Amino acid sequence: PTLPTATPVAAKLASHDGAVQKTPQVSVDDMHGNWDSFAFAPIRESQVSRAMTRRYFADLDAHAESDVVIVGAGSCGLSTAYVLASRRPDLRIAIVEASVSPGGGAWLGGQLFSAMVMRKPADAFLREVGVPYEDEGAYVVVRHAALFTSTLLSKVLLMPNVKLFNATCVEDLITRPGEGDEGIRVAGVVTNWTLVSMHHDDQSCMDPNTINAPVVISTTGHDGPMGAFCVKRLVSMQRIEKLGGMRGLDMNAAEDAIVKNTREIVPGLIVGGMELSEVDGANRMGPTFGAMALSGVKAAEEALKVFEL
Ligand code: AHZ
Repeated sequence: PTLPTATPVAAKLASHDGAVQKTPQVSVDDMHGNWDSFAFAPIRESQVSRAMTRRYFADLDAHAESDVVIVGAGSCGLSTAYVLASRRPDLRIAIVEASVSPGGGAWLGGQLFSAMVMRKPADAFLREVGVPYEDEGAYVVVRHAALFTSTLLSKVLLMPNVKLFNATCVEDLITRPGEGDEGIRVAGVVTNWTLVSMHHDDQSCMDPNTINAPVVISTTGHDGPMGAFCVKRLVSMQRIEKLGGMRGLDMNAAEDAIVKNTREIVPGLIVGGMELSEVDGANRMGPTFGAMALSGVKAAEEALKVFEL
């Protein structure tokens, strides 16, 4: 298709823009020994701009009405997305991640060590996603946490019903009056570029954007500059009185509690992963990740109930 150009001069400059160039497909091995004649297929810079922006704005347009918004793409958020999107390819799922790099705290196993430990039965999730591990009896070890995160992330990103908006943060919740004594119902999220959100104090008002969705799943991790975002907002809007505050480390108590208590906290808002420890005053588990994966499985199951009604 011929791309629209601004003026006749621009049209002339863009003369090779129009046609879809048919280039022969080569293999990497075909390049061997042919570097003197090497050249990339020609491109005009505007083609690159349009290739990116056209898709991004189409995604923004489509996902302005989503079925599910997942806030945070750490180990819990990505596990949630994997289960939800694979079980229900008909659902439109937006993941909003504040950081440029999705994955949260799951690129290392603990401190600066590579291996990632998951207690059984979280090995079931690794088998489903296709992450190899060493079986140590009661627990399994993935040889590098980045192998878990990159494999899970790539599977999620390949799903056509999921869009990851990274470098974008949720800076508020959309609410509606609930039914009966529900109080409020969460009906979507308010978003902004993270870099903009970080500068509300030193710039004039920079209004946000919105995504409507009947189900929001918040997995923003434990308290920190960005963490536990949605539950902290529930306190400031007086929807819950106060946070329990994450307690000290107890792997056994923490992992069971996080999975079991993954639930809808207020109508329309499911909370999973370490954000939940802030609500319930649950222990932290430190460097073991089974509860993050299985809290994701449970969060997805809670969301699916809404769409099965
Ligand atoms: O960038 C955050 C991270 O990637 C993102 N996030 C936080 N606030 C956000 C906001 N909008 C959008 N307002 C936001 N994104 O949420 C992600 C949270 O990932 P995480 O790895 O921190 O949380 P998790 O609950 O998936 O995993 C927790 C991992 C931990 S912490 C811990 C301990 O200290 O005991 N143990 C484990 C296993």
